[in-house]
Amino acid sequence: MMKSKRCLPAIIAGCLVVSLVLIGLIASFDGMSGARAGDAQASAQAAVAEIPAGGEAVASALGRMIVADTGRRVGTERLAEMAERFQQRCERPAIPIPQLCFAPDTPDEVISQYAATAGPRFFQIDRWSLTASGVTGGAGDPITLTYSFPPDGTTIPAISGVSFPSGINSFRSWMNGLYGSELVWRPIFDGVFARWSQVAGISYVYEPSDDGAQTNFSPGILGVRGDLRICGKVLDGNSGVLAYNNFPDDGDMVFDAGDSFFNDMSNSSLRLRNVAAHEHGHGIGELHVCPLDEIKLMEPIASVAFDGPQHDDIRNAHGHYGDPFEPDNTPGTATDLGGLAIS
Ligand SMILES: [Ca+2]
Ligand SMILES: [Ca+2]
Ligand SMILES: [Ca+2]
Ligand SMILES: [Ca+2]
Ligand SMILES: [Zn+2]
Repeated sequence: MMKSKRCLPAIIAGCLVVSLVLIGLIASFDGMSGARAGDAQASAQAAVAEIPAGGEAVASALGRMIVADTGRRVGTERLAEMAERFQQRCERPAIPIPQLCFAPDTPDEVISQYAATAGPRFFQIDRWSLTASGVTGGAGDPITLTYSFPPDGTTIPAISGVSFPSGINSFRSWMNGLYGSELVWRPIFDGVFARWSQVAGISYVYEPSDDGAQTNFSPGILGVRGDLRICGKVLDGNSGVLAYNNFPDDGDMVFDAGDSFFNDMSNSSLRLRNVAAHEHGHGIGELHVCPLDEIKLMEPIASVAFDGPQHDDIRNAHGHYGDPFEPDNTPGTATDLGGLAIS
């Protein structure tokens, strides 16, 4: 029997640029039916005529990738948008391009065309610019983020790019049901943030207050609510989506409180910890990376082959927020690591 694999979508409200970045997230590989795949493939081919020259192969690959990831149809208009985006990215490297996990039958030349533009490295969206603690400086500067857990009953609004409707937070009762008490589950999240702080220039502060203002659109305020608000509601139940997380400057995390994936608490709740760590990766501006070889936290499929942020994920965070010893941009502020021995 095929082991179920699940995907971790990154999501943000609002603009076209971002919504294009978001394409290609979601769902379980083993949930795809042949009939749906066929439908979407036909749709992908129909789109080719509307796609800018040079973008056809990439758009077609994108279409097949989305089918593989989600089993959903891809509209011709959407594919044309994606191809146009790719073309713009070729001309202006600063523009983010869609995240890709290529289907296994994608021709090498298509992958090469994409890789030549994207480069063999992590992908980013904008870093935090304003937090509850103030403005955040520029690339490589350290930041402080606060996190809180909204009360159950808090409204989790629908946001652009997310297929789930508005709902009510039930994270606390869900976690209490699994772990017995907040005294047990909250330290799990403390640990996830502590690990991120050990590997990058980000400090995390638990914010005990949360006023229950709706998530995603209510900025962090010291003493009122965190920058990062962790909540949950039933999304699509077992399989499929496990959680989603908005990018900076929101960073709020929404779990699928109806997914039994998290009932497996082995290895000190590695499933919950890695999903939370991955989602928070989006919350600091990290995008998905491929291939799916279970060595990077920001791969779009949940994995328990490792624990927390890995090399690529850490380099990504350094690009935005520097290393754990910030500020250290000059010889005078460098950190003395002591004697180094070669053995
Ligand atoms: Ca720095
Ligand atoms: Ca689910
Ligand atoms: Ca927030
Ligand atoms: Ca540094
Ligand atoms: Zn993700």
